[in-house]
Amino acid sequence: MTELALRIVGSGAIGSLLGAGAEQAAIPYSLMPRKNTSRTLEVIKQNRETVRLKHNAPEPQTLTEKDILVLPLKAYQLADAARAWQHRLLPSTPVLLLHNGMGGYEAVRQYLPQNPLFLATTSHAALRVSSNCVQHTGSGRTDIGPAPDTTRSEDLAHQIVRVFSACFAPINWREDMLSALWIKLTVNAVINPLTAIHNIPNGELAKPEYTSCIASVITEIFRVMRSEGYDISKDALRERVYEVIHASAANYSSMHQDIAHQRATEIDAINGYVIRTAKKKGIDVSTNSFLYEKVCALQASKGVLT
Ligand code: KPL
Repeated sequence: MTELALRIVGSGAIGSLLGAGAEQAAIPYSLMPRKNTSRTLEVIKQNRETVRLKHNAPEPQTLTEKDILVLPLKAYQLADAARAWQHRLLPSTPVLLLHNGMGGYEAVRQYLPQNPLFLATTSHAALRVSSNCVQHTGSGRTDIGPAPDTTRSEDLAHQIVRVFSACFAPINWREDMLSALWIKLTVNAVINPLTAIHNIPNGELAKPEYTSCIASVITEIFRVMRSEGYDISKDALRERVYEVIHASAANYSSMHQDIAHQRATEIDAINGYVIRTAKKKGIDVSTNSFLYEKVCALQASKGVLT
Protein backbone atom coordinates (compact mmCIF):
# COMPACT_ATOMS: atom_id res chain seq x y z
CA MET A 1 0.00 0.00 0.00
CA THR A 2 1.42 3.46 -0.88
CA GLU A 3 2.10 5.80 2.04
CA LEU A 4 0.23 9.06 2.41
CA ALA A 5 2.53 11.91 1.34
CA LEU A 6 2.87 14.69 3.92
CA ARG A 7 2.32 18.17 2.49
CA ILE A 8 3.41 20.39 5.35
CA VAL A 9 2.52 24.08 5.17
CA GLY A 10 4.91 26.58 6.77
CA SER A 11 8.36 25.96 8.13
CA GLY A 12 7.77 26.57 11.82
CA ALA A 13 9.51 24.53 14.50
CA ILE A 14 6.95 21.71 14.73
CA GLY A 15 6.41 21.51 10.94
CA SER A 16 10.18 21.26 10.46
CA LEU A 17 10.41 18.53 13.09
CA LEU A 18 7.72 16.58 11.28
CA GLY A 19 9.59 17.08 7.98
CA ALA A 20 12.79 15.77 9.57
CA GLY A 21 10.93 12.67 10.75
CA ALA A 22 9.57 12.10 7.23
CA GLU A 23 13.02 12.59 5.71
CA GLN A 24 14.52 10.00 8.09
CA ALA A 25 11.70 7.49 7.62
CA ALA A 26 11.78 7.93 3.81
CA ILE A 27 8.14 9.03 3.77
CA PRO A 28 7.23 11.24 0.81
CA TYR A 29 6.85 14.83 1.98
CA SER A 30 7.20 18.43 1.03
CA LEU A 31 7.70 21.38 3.33
CA MET A 32 5.99 24.38 1.87
CA PRO A 33 6.94 27.68 3.51
CA ARG A 34 4.14 30.24 3.54
CA LYS A 35 6.50 32.87 2.16
CA ASN A 36 8.77 32.12 -0.77
CA THR A 37 12.24 31.52 0.52
CA SER A 38 15.23 29.70 -0.85
CA ARG A 39 17.03 28.99 2.39
CA THR A 40 17.83 25.44 3.38
CA LEU A 41 16.66 24.10 6.71
CA GLU A 42 18.29 21.78 9.22
CA VAL A 43 16.82 20.06 12.23
CA ILE A 44 19.00 19.00 15.17
CA LYS A 45 17.44 15.91 16.72
CA GLN A 46 17.70 15.01 20.41
CA ASN A 47 20.54 12.55 19.71
CA ARG A 48 22.45 15.54 18.14
CA GLU A 49 21.99 14.12 14.64
CA THR A 50 21.42 16.83 12.02
CA VAL A 51 18.74 16.24 9.38
CA ARG A 52 18.79 18.39 6.24
CA LEU A 53 15.33 19.06 4.85
CA LYS A 54 14.25 19.16 1.23
CA HIS A 55 13.09 22.72 1.31
CA ASN A 56 11.00 24.06 -1.57
CA ALA A 57 10.95 20.62 -3.24
CA PRO A 58 8.52 20.59 -6.20
CA GLU A 59 5.01 20.14 -4.89
CA PRO A 60 1.98 18.76 -6.71
CA GLN A 61 -0.43 21.36 -8.06
CA THR A 62 -3.43 19.41 -6.73
CA LEU A 63 -3.42 17.28 -3.62
CA THR A 64 -5.40 14.04 -3.82
CA GLU A 65 -6.44 11.39 -1.28
CA LYS A 66 -2.86 10.09 -1.48
CA ASP A 67 -1.68 13.30 0.22
CA ILE A 68 -2.44 14.76 3.61
CA LEU A 69 -2.31 18.55 3.98
CA VAL A 70 -0.72 19.26 7.36
CA LEU A 71 -1.21 22.72 8.89
CA PRO A 72 1.19 23.09 11.86
CA LEU A 73 0.45 26.82 12.05
CA LYS A 74 -0.59 29.41 14.58
CA ALA A 75 -4.36 29.30 15.19
CA TYR A 76 -4.80 32.77 13.67
CA GLN A 77 -3.07 31.69 10.42
CA LEU A 78 -5.40 28.75 9.75
CA ALA A 79 -8.28 30.51 7.97
CA ASP A 80 -5.91 32.19 5.48
CA ALA A 81 -4.08 28.92 4.85
CA ALA A 82 -7.34 27.03 4.23
CA ARG A 83 -8.53 29.78 1.85
CA ALA A 84 -5.22 29.67 -0.03
CA TRP A 85 -5.39 25.88 -0.42
CA GLN A 86 -9.10 25.31 -1.05
CA HIS A 87 -8.78 25.23 -4.86
CA ARG A 88 -5.82 22.85 -4.80
CA LEU A 89 -7.51 20.06 -2.81
CA LEU A 90 -10.00 17.41 -3.83
CA PRO A 91 -12.98 17.14 -1.46
CA SER A 92 -11.44 13.79 -0.41
CA THR A 93 -7.97 15.17 0.48
CA PRO A 94 -7.44 14.73 4.22
CA VAL A 95 -6.32 17.77 6.23
CA LEU A 96 -4.61 17.70 9.64
CA LEU A 97 -4.50 20.67 12.03
CA LEU A 98 -1.73 20.89 14.63
CA HIS A 99 -1.92 24.06 16.68
CA ASN A 100 -2.21 25.46 20.18
CA GLY A 101 -5.59 26.66 21.40
CA MET A 102 -9.08 25.95 20.12
CA GLY A 103 -11.36 27.15 17.34
CA GLY A 104 -9.04 26.09 14.52
CA TYR A 105 -11.26 23.51 12.94
CA GLU A 106 -14.27 25.83 12.80
CA ALA A 107 -12.05 28.43 11.07
CA VAL A 108 -10.84 25.89 8.49
CA ARG A 109 -14.28 24.34 7.90
CA GLN A 110 -15.69 27.50 6.33
CA TYR A 111 -13.24 27.05 3.42
CA LEU A 112 -13.01 23.24 3.35
CA PRO A 113 -16.59 22.09 4.00
CA GLN A 114 -16.16 18.50 2.79
CA ASN A 115 -12.58 17.42 3.46
CA PRO A 116 -11.92 14.75 6.08
CA LEU A 117 -10.46 16.85 8.90
CA PHE A 118 -8.15 15.55 11.64
CA LEU A 119 -7.02 17.31 14.80
CA ALA A 120 -3.74 16.79 16.60
CA THR A 121 -1.94 18.07 19.65
CA THR A 122 1.67 17.37 20.50
CA SER A 123 3.88 17.70 23.54
CA HIS A 124 7.07 17.51 21.46
CA ALA A 125 9.01 20.72 21.93
CA ALA A 126 11.11 22.37 19.25
CA LEU A 127 12.79 25.73 18.99
CA ARG A 128 14.05 27.75 16.04
CA VAL A 129 17.65 28.47 17.05
CA SER A 130 18.55 30.41 13.89
CA SER A 131 16.87 31.35 10.61
CA ASN A 132 17.76 27.98 9.06
CA CYS A 133 18.00 25.69 12.09
CA VAL A 134 15.41 24.11 14.38
CA GLN A 135 16.26 22.09 17.47
CA HIS A 136 14.17 19.28 18.96
CA THR A 137 14.26 20.33 22.63
CA GLY A 138 11.87 17.90 24.26
CA SER A 139 10.41 14.51 23.41
CA GLY A 140 6.69 14.18 23.70
CA ARG A 141 3.62 12.39 22.47
CA THR A 142 1.08 13.30 19.81
CA ASP A 143 -2.66 12.72 20.06
CA ILE A 144 -4.44 12.51 16.69
CA GLY A 145 -8.06 11.88 15.83
CA PRO A 146 -10.96 12.96 13.64
CA ALA A 147 -12.69 16.34 13.99
CA PRO A 148 -16.20 15.87 15.47
CA ASP A 149 -17.88 16.27 12.07
CA THR A 150 -15.59 13.91 10.14
CA THR A 151 -17.12 10.55 9.34
CA ARG A 152 -15.05 7.60 10.37
CA SER A 153 -12.98 5.80 7.76
CA GLU A 154 -11.11 2.82 9.17
CA ASP A 155 -8.73 2.78 6.24
CA LEU A 156 -7.80 6.47 6.45
CA ALA A 157 -7.37 6.23 10.23
CA HIS A 158 -4.93 3.34 9.73
CA GLN A 159 -2.99 5.20 7.06
CA ILE A 160 -2.65 8.27 9.29
CA VAL A 161 -1.53 6.25 12.30
CA ARG A 162 1.00 4.35 10.18
CA VAL A 163 2.56 7.39 8.56
CA PHE A 164 2.71 9.55 11.71
CA SER A 165 3.99 6.67 13.84
CA ALA A 166 6.89 6.33 11.40
CA CYS A 167 7.90 9.99 11.51
CA PHE A 168 6.47 11.56 14.69
CA ALA A 169 6.25 8.75 17.27
CA PRO A 170 4.66 8.05 19.65
CA ILE A 171 1.15 8.53 18.28
CA ASN A 172 -1.99 8.08 20.32
CA TRP A 173 -5.17 7.73 18.23
CA ARG A 174 -8.19 9.31 19.94
CA GLU A 175 -11.80 9.54 18.88
CA ASP A 176 -12.46 12.28 21.47
CA MET A 177 -9.97 14.87 20.27
CA LEU A 178 -11.89 17.85 21.66
CA SER A 179 -11.36 16.53 25.16
CA ALA A 180 -7.59 16.16 24.47
CA LEU A 181 -7.53 19.69 23.06
CA TRP A 182 -9.24 21.12 26.17
CA ILE A 183 -6.61 19.49 28.38
CA LYS A 184 -3.81 20.93 26.23
CA LEU A 185 -5.66 24.26 26.29
CA THR A 186 -5.49 24.22 30.09
CA VAL A 187 -1.72 23.59 29.97
CA ASN A 188 -1.24 26.44 27.51
CA ALA A 189 -3.62 28.79 29.36
CA VAL A 190 -1.41 28.45 32.46
CA ILE A 191 2.12 28.22 31.06
CA ASN A 192 2.06 30.48 28.02
CA PRO A 193 0.77 33.79 29.43
CA LEU A 194 2.57 33.46 32.79
CA THR A 195 5.97 32.74 31.19
CA ALA A 196 5.48 35.59 28.69
CA ILE A 197 4.37 38.11 31.35
CA HIS A 198 7.13 37.21 33.84
CA ASN A 199 9.80 36.55 31.19
CA ILE A 200 10.72 33.15 32.63
CA PRO A 201 11.30 29.56 31.42
CA ASN A 202 8.48 27.09 32.04
CA GLY A 203 10.12 25.44 35.07
CA GLU A 204 10.00 28.66 37.15
CA LEU A 205 6.23 28.18 37.40
CA ALA A 206 6.80 25.39 39.93
CA LYS A 207 7.79 28.08 42.47
CA PRO A 208 5.27 28.78 45.27
CA GLU A 209 4.64 32.39 44.20
CA TYR A 210 2.73 31.11 41.13
CA THR A 211 0.71 28.40 42.91
CA SER A 212 -2.44 30.38 43.64
CA CYS A 213 -2.67 32.01 40.20
CA ILE A 214 -2.17 28.60 38.53
CA ALA A 215 -4.83 27.02 40.78
CA SER A 216 -7.26 29.75 39.89
CA VAL A 217 -6.74 29.44 36.09
CA ILE A 218 -7.26 25.67 36.40
CA THR A 219 -10.40 26.00 38.54
CA GLU A 220 -11.96 28.41 36.05
CA ILE A 221 -11.23 26.15 33.07
CA PHE A 222 -12.44 23.11 35.01
CA ARG A 223 -15.83 24.86 35.51
CA VAL A 224 -16.03 25.80 31.83
CA MET A 225 -15.14 22.23 30.77
CA ARG A 226 -17.77 20.80 33.10
CA SER A 227 -20.38 23.19 31.65
CA GLU A 228 -19.42 21.91 28.17
CA GLY A 229 -20.01 18.32 29.30
CA TYR A 230 -16.42 17.09 29.78
CA ASP A 231 -16.00 14.63 32.59
CA ILE A 232 -12.60 15.44 34.06
CA SER A 233 -11.38 16.11 37.58
CA LYS A 234 -9.63 19.28 38.68
CA ASP A 235 -6.81 17.11 40.07
CA ALA A 236 -6.25 15.48 36.69
CA LEU A 237 -5.98 18.90 35.04
CA ARG A 238 -3.59 20.16 37.75
CA GLU A 239 -1.43 17.01 37.44
CA ARG A 240 -1.13 17.44 33.67
CA VAL A 241 -0.20 21.13 34.00
CA TYR A 242 2.58 20.41 36.53
CA GLU A 243 3.76 17.38 34.53
CA VAL A 244 4.37 19.68 31.53
CA ILE A 245 5.94 22.41 33.71
CA HIS A 246 8.48 19.86 34.99
CA ALA A 247 9.02 18.06 31.67
CA SER A 248 9.66 21.32 29.82
CA ALA A 249 11.36 23.14 32.71
CA ALA A 250 14.26 24.56 30.68
CA ASN A 251 12.11 25.54 27.68
CA TYR A 252 10.68 28.93 26.90
CA SER A 253 7.02 28.67 25.89
CA SER A 254 5.91 29.60 22.39
CA MET A 255 4.15 32.70 23.77
CA HIS A 256 7.32 33.78 25.54
CA GLN A 257 9.14 33.35 22.21
CA ASP A 258 6.46 35.24 20.29
CA ILE A 259 6.69 38.22 22.64
CA ALA A 260 10.51 38.12 22.59
CA HIS A 261 10.48 38.19 18.77
CA GLN A 262 7.67 40.78 18.56
CA ARG A 263 5.25 38.35 16.91
CA ALA A 264 1.51 38.08 17.51
CA THR A 265 0.72 35.50 20.19
CA GLU A 266 -1.99 32.82 20.29
CA ILE A 267 -3.66 34.41 23.33
CA ASP A 268 -6.99 34.72 21.47
CA ALA A 269 -7.17 30.98 20.73
CA ILE A 270 -6.03 30.06 24.27
CA ASN A 271 -7.27 32.23 27.19
CA GLY A 272 -9.46 34.17 24.73
CA TYR A 273 -11.29 30.93 23.81
CA VAL A 274 -11.84 30.15 27.51
CA ILE A 275 -13.27 33.65 28.05
CA ARG A 276 -15.63 33.44 25.04
CA THR A 277 -16.91 30.00 26.05
CA ALA A 278 -17.35 31.06 29.69
CA LYS A 279 -19.31 34.16 28.66
CA LYS A 280 -21.93 32.04 26.88
CA LYS A 281 -22.42 30.08 30.11
CA GLY A 282 -22.18 33.00 32.55
CA ILE A 283 -19.07 31.57 34.27
CA ASP A 284 -16.62 33.88 36.00
CA VAL A 285 -13.11 33.52 34.54
CA SER A 286 -11.48 36.64 35.97
CA THR A 287 -7.97 35.16 36.26
CA ASN A 288 -8.00 34.07 32.60
CA SER A 289 -9.28 37.56 31.71
CA PHE A 290 -6.53 39.20 33.77
CA LEU A 291 -3.83 37.15 31.97
CA TYR A 292 -5.48 37.84 28.60
CA GLU A 293 -5.42 41.61 29.21
CA LYS A 294 -1.80 41.50 30.39
CA VAL A 295 -0.63 39.64 27.27
CA CYS A 296 -2.59 41.99 24.98
CA ALA A 297 -0.92 44.95 26.73
CA LEU A 298 2.51 43.28 26.30
CA GLN A 299 1.84 42.77 22.58
CA ALA A 300 0.78 46.39 22.21
CA SER A 301 3.88 47.62 24.07
CA LYS A 302 6.04 45.67 21.57
CA GLY A 303 4.16 47.22 18.65
CA VAL A 304 2.68 43.87 17.57
CA LEU A 305 -0.30 44.27 15.25
CA THR A 306 -3.05 41.71 15.82
O1 KPL B 1 2.82 24.04 24.02
C1 KPL B 1 3.62 24.66 24.67
C2 KPL B 1 4.01 25.98 24.13
O2 KPL B 1 5.06 26.50 24.48
O3 KPL B 1 3.24 26.50 23.31
C3 KPL B 1 4.10 24.17 26.01
C4 KPL B 1 3.45 22.84 26.26
C5 KPL B 1 3.71 25.14 27.07
C6 KPL B 1 5.57 23.91 26.06
O4 KPL B 1 6.34 25.04 26.15
